[in-house]
Amino acid sequence: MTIIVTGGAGFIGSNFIFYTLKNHPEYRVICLDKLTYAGNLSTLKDVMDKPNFKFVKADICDREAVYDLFESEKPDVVVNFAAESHVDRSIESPDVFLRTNIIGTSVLMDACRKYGIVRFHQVSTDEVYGDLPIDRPDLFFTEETPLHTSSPYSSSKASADLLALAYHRTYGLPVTISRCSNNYGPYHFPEKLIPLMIANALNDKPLPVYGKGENIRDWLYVEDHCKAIDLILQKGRVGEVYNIGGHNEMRNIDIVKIILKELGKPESLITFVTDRKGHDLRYAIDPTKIHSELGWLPETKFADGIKKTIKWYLENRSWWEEIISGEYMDYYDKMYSNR
Ligand code: NAD
Ligand code: TDX
Repeated sequence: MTIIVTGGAGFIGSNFIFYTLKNHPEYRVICLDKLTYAGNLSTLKDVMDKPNFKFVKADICDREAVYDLFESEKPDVVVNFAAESHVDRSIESPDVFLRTNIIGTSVLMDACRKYGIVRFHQVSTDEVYGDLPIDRPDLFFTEETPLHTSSPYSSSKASADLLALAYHRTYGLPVTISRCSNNYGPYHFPEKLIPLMIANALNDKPLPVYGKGENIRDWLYVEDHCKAIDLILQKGRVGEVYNIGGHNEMRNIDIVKIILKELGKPESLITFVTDRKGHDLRYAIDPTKIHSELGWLPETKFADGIKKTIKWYLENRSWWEEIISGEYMDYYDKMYSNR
């Protein structure tokens, strides 16, 4: 079994590579990644020398490079994590989101059609459903919830989902799609809420909370997401969408307070800043389908997962300090200095 993991030098893709190499040592894993600002080769250093692992630097939009790789490696399965993934960046510059998230996905699926594969799995997001009201805790996203996107990021992900379903129906491509809630854990890029707040708290910098911090996200430990995708690859039905989430809804402000408490830092570091444009209020996944069809259940409770995550950031300072010392600082100043 040869599996191509695109975007494997990023947060979830790298965790998926570690999970797969550990749980399926008989697989050959090929990571295809462009190494954008979000991709980091040092993340993969522990697996680089494994005989059944290979890293290939390429852009998923580069048809020639993608076709060459398929021709030489003859993959059985492709799992597409490669994407521009940060909502705030998509609000500043949508173009690259449309290019990578939509065109890139179609190039990969064209390669799958041309060379033949057993499965193409598209890693999507709960953000394609838009948001839910904060005062209706009885409402959840199911796989039947209409797509109703808010940001250029989520619109690009929804477009890719529709294309994947179209390739299934039109060409019979064996596609599956998963739509997961917010992940957290090791190797999460420090532009995102949890790692950004950990890094700022450790550096005694202000913690920028958008609006009043009342927006709700449904947090899942990254390894539980990886396990769910693995199950979908083994037992999922082609042409189907599976929601992934563990009923762990939390307000942003409460997450930030937990991080400060865990690090022994004062709440006076919290700074309320101008809200995100079009800010989704609440995400909440109904995971009934993946639970009843595939038997998936999350294993890591938030109380344990956040402790593990904070410990990882404390023990791996060089990983994130290197990131926030480079071009990331220009981004940070642009996004937060006059907010
Ligand atoms: P990330 O930004 O940490 O990593 C993205 C990776 O894709 C990077 O390694 C980057 O170099 C690579 N990449 C970007 N453009 C590329 C291109 N054109 N060609 C090849 N490689 C390219 O993202 P993440 O948080 O790990 O998210 C991975 C996937 O999971 C994305 O598709 C995202 O939409 C989805 N997702 C993320 C979350 C979350 O909470 N982070 C939740 C649900 C779904
Ligand atoms: O500085 C911040 N302050 C703040 O209050 C940042 C970066 C975020 N926030 C808020 C915005 C959101 O309500 O925290 C919440 C989480 O923000 P992000 O970490 O940017 O994640 P989100 O916008 O929810 O999107 C994430 O989950 C779904 C991923 O980045 C997406 O790739 C995934 O599809």
